[in-house]
Amino acid sequence: MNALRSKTPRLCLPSLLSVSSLLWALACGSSHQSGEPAASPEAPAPEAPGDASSAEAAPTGSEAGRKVDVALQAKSGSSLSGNATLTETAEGVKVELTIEHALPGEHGAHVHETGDCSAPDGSSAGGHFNPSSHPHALPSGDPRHLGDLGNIEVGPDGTGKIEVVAPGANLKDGDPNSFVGKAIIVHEKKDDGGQPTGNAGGRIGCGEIKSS
Ligand SMILES: [Cu+2]
Repeated sequence: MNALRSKTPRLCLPSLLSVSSLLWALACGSSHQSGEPAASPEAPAPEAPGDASSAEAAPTGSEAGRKVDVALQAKSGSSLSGNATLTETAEGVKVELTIEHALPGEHGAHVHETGDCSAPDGSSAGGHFNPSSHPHALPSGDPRHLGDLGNIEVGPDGTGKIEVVAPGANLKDGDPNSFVGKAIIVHEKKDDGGQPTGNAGGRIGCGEIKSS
C-alpha cells in the first residue's frame, strides 16, 4: 500500500514536470522564435560594411582619376594639329599625346609653366614647368623637370604618339605640382636632354591644360 501511495505521487510528479517542461518549452520556444527573426536581419549585416567600404573606395578612385583633354594649336607657322589626354594615376599624370601634320623625326615635348598659348610662337607659355627647381632631363633621367615629357617620334606620315607618366604630378586645382593651368609644348627639334631645356628649338604646337 505504501508502495502504491508512493507510486501515485511519483506518477503525478513526472506529469507535473512534463507539463511545466512543456510550458518551459513553449516559453523557450517562443523566445527562440523571437530571437531567430532578430538574428536573420543580422545575417545580411556583414554585407552592409562590405558595401560601405566599396562605396568609400569609389570616391578615392574617382579623385585619383581626374582627366583633362587638351587640344593643340599650331605655332611658329607650322601646320601641326593634335591632342593630349592627361589622366591622374597612382604614379603621377599619364600624358597621351598625339600629333599630326608634323615633320618626320623626333620632337621635344614638355609641360610649360603658363597655360597661355596666345603668342604666335608659343612664347606666352613661359619656360618648363619645374616646381622643384631640378635640372632638365629626358624621362629616363632623375631628377628632372616635372614637365619633362621627352620626345615624340613622328613617322613619314606626319603623325606621332607618345604615352609618358610624369611621376609626382597631379591635376588638382591649385596644387603646386598640378599640370592644370600649364601648357603642353611640342618643339621643332629633338630634346637631347642638354641644359637648360634640351636644345629643342622653336615651339610648333601648344595646348592649354584647363581644369575639366
Ligand atoms: Cu619645351
